Amino acid sequence: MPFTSPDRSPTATDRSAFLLAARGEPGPHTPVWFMRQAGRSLPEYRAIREGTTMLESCMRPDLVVEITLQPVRRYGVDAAIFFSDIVMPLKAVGVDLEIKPGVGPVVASPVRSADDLTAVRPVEPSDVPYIADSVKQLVGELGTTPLIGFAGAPFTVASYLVEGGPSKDHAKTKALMHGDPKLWHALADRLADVAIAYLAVQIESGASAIQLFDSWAGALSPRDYAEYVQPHSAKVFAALEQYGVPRLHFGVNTGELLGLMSEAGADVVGVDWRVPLDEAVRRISAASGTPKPVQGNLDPALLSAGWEAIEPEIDRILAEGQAAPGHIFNLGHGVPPTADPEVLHRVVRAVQQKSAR
Ligand code: 1CP
Repeated sequence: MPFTSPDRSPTATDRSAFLLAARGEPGPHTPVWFMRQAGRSLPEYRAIREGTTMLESCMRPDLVVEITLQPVRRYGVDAAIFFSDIVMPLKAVGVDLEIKPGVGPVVASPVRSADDLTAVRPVEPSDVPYIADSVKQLVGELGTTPLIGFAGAPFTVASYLVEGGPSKDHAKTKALMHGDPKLWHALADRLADVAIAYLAVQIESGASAIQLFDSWAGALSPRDYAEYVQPHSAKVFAALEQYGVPRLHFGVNTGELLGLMSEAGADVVGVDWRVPLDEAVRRISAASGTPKPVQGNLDPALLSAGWEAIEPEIDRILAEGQAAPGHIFNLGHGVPPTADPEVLHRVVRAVQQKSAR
């Protein structure tokens, strides 16, 4: 239900540091959470995942709830992110895929022709009862800590479907895009519908915000992004506007795309470590005519560089984040599996203390 809805007064969760910053309103401190905060860097995650595949873990509410809560308990982060994966909605509609340990999503029959599209249809709530169950339980357990729901954006999910697995250059995806634009747009349009339906289930079950991950969009030129990707991501954001929850958008290496990704309809634009936040705000303002809240952008590699290297970076990022109407501190990409949980905890405390108002 929208925050601005006349029939509902703001809750304590609405007044949390995360949701205030996401709406560009002043709050008690700069909120902080980490992409991939749940996962292999946590010993309690490795222990609970022992003997259970990634796919199965994502379909068991007991595990989803516990794994989502682990980093919240350990670090006191300002938001939880739903434990799942961007390929889970595809799995839910019957696409034959696996999540291979140490590799990532692997698709048995990559999309090559229009016939292959029939497998890709929007999720119905009845396909994913475990998502609604997990979100509802989590919202109950999280108290005033907001839960971020998420989905993969059409381009990034298409990349796994077309390549058949992780890819560095996304060459087959680009070949399809340019070689058969009709098939590309049909695929991306279906994936937009998949993301809309999957995010709607999470929001209707109580998620306070959503993040659309277009992790690999930075592989594209601005021209290709504008023609082949932006309309499909824009469809996702437009469809979710009715819910009134903040919509975050993120990709790696998207310095040249920040304006276009903002224009797609994001309320908060995620920034990796390559562009300083104040410069990111300028690029977003230039494209959208107005500055927007930003999220980021500590280089994950620095987590192993020692506190003397990390602390000045935190100071710099907090200072540059002042250029935005709201700043959510995060890494520039996900937590590496080798990250030391003690260091992450120290980053959380430092961000919250240094920015306390
Ligand atoms: O066995 C394991 O532990 C598998 C590792 C793993 C985990 C922990 C995968 C496989 N996915 C996840 C969970 C996950 N995936 C989360 C929730 C955890 C959290 O953030 O705390 C989220 C938000 C994702 C989203 C995701 N999956 C993205 C977008 C975010 C990003 O990191 O850019 C992408 C690109 C994926 C695909 C994927 N799934 C898994 C891996 C290793 C990958 C990347 C593969 C590649 O390099 O292409």
